[in-house]
Amino acid sequence: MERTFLAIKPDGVQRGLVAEIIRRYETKGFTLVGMKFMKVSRELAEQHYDVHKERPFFTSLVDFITSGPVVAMVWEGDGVVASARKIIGATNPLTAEPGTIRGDFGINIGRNLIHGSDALETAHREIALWFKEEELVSWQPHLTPWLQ
Ligand code: FUP
Repeated sequence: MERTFLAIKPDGVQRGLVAEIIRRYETKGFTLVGMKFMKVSRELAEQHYDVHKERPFFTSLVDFITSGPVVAMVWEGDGVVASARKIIGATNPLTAEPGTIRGDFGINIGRNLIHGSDALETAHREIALWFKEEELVSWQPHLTPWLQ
């Protein structure tokens, strides 16, 4: 089953949007398989944003993601990588469509609330970078007896 990595960034946590953001993925029908509230080390931040290391905004990106706690998550479901990105919206919140997380709650590209893996390969890399295998829970909500 397809999985993706999502992280509510320090601005999303600071603004009290954790429940609102999680709600969107729960009600869409995706399954949460891993979640932790954590401060990000500089080393993890630099590895996570390695693809941007030559960009002028790299240092401020790392400063920002390490500035406060984040909520790191793994979600599962058919087509979850692309669908989670649609729910997030465009990188720049000013051009993100209303109805998306960034379109509804953001105005600043450097404070765009949430990260989501941009492709299946990236999702594999990011899940392995942020989570140990034993921190992920494989379960199928519709087949779990205590919900029936
Ligand atoms: P996204 O995949 O939409 O999160 O965006 P990117 O991977 O292209 O960029 C990663 C982060 O870099 C963004 F969340 C915000 C930051 N960024 C800037 O601060 N300035 C830019 O011009 C582009 C990205």
